[in-house]
Amino acid sequence: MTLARPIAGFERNQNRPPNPLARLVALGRPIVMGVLNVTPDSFSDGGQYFDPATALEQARRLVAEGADILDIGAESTRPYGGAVAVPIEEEMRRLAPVLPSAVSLGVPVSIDTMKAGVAAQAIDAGAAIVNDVWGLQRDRDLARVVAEHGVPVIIMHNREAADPALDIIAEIAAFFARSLEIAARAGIARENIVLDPGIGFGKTPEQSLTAIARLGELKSFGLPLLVGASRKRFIDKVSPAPPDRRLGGSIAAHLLAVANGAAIIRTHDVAETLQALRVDAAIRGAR
Ligand code: HH2
Repeated sequence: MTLARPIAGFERNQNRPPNPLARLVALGRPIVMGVLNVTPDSFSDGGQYFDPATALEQARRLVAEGADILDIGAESTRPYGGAVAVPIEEEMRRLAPVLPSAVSLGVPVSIDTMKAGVAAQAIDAGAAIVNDVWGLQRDRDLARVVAEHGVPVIIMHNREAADPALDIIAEIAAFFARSLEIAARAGIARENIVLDPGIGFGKTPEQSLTAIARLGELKSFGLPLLVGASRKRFIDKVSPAPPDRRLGGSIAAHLLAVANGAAIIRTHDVAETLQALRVDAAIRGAR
């Protein structure tokens, strides 16, 4: 479903580069995606960047700190429940004053949405990547929009409720297989797909730890892997701290994710994450 008329600022942007994700991943170093939540209720920074001027300031800061990609979301996915569903019009209203300017900052923008209508308009406004926390399995129109626009898509694992009895890697792999079939049927090119185990989504804290520990098993799909452990609750279970005090745990998780095969890291804290990744790579190189 798309809105009949694009709202101001969402006219078609012709300057979208071809598959920016593949170009970045080909650099052979971990790629850092900076998170910008234009929401009142995100789990770690809800309300902090709801004001458009503050959101743009944060977008500029993330890019200046070295973000390779900006991931902009206007609806909290609330990995731990309690998200307020946002109608498409409200999601667009939140994006309108931010997205067109963010697109001009010089790094590819990914749109974190589960709605085909939002994705279509965001792509027209210059968003270069679609990030779907339901892996093309929630809004069945999203695969078509991604295929028609020829943009890369991040397929994230998710489930309504955690089941501690599951072998979480087998569950994630089965979910990916379903998503990849939906993608293939819609005509999405395989080189346009990134897979993400969805840390914190429909998982117990132990299963989030397992997803990072056994990430390497998901390399069998032959697709780039993205991990977003930033500030998530499993960190609190290991070492209690509120979301804004989980940087150390986030970095530890992301370094291990990279060691286990992650090509892209999604983080709220770009400067600190990049520093950790660079030191990690330098130490490995100094052997
Ligand atoms: N996590 C969040 C949101 N989107 N997308 C991908 N691909 N992977 C993730 O791990 C992921 C994601 C949750 O974090 P955040 O955006 O900070 O919170 P909220 O959804 O509450 O806005």
